[in-house]
Amino acid sequence: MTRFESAKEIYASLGVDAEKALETLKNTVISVHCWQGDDVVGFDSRQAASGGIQTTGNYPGRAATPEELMADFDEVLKLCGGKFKLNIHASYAIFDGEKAGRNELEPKHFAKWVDYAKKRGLGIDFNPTFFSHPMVVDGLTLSSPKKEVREYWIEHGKRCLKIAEYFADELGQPCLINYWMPDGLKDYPADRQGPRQRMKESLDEIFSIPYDKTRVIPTLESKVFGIGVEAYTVGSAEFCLSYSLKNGITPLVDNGHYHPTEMVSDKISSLLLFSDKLALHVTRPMRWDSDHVVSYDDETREMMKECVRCGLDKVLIATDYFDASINRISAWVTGIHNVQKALLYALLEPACHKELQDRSDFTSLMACQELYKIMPIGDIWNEFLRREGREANYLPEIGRYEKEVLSKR
Ligand code: RNT
Ligand code: ZN
Repeated sequence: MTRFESAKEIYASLGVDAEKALETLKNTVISVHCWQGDDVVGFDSRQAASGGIQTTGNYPGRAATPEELMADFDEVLKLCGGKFKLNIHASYAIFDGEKAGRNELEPKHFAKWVDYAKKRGLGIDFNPTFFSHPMVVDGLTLSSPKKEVREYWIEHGKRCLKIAEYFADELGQPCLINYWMPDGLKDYPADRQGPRQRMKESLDEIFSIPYDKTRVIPTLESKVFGIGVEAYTVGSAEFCLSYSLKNGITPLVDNGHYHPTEMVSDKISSLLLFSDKLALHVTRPMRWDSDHVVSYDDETREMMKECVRCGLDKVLIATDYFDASINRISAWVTGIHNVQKALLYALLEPACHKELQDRSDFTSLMACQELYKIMPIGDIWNEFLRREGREANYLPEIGRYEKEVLSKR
């Protein structure tokens, strides 16, 4: 008997179907962010990320061109099993010759990404980029008191909706488009509602243009604070959630965007009682929104449990982290594997846990939950990778790629 067969029997004795879990894991789409490969720099302004976010570290091998980033993404796909989408930002537009401003972007500036995705059978998710740009004036975009600044970004937001539609058309898969604006103030505001009022009106204007609502899924991401804008964030949790629910937009929760003792795992069930869908940015906040590589930790597992319990068809799972202090490909792959491992862990949860809760048998519930933590999930995970033709230990391949490709950049 193989280790997998033995583990499968152990799970079966608790009423858990490991084969079914593997099948669900294989078919659950994870939207993988492109920005781990180049420290969120992009190809238009090529500045280090600003707007309250920061990548730290200077490990060699950062992807500096579209070709390098695409090659690195291929390397990630080679080391990960399952189904993926590619998640890119507007700042990753690829210009052939003449550059276009963010308020001039067109589908043609993303044609190379479409070619890339088509060849690999991937869908694309998209993000307008409201940061790392000179038109972010005094830290504000859609909420700026300056009309020309708001207009610039409103146009960007509208153009991105059209580009999202183009991705959906070309690739035959819906395109999630996430709006996150860094707008905020460093110190105590004299007016909190004014910027929020302007942000609301700007968003209304963006979403007033016609777009195919069955194939383009706009989401709105809130935040608690960013670096340099500690006192006030325009797109706070209340602002973004209220706006989303009132306007038929999907809320997006990033688990780095809340106070440290607030848990996203506890938010999923509430949000899904009031919104048909929920989008997630899975990250690992270390004391702040540090965007560490996702770990196979308690909160990631708890979030995935809630996704499974509430229905995987209702959640859109994406990764969002960036670490430049270690090999970037390894960072990427480790984070993706950990999201999937946590998902597998959730899929292997015995149904009796819920029954014990409903019977108020909290003694047995606690004992069973602790036993479940040390069940042989590793053998099921290794079987998943084996069936997908992937290595459980990806380090030798990471080492080869570093030596042959990254170190030569
Ligand atoms: C920033 C948000 C946002 C970005 C990406 C690059 O705090 O999490 O999602 O990380 O859009
Ligand atoms: Zn995010």
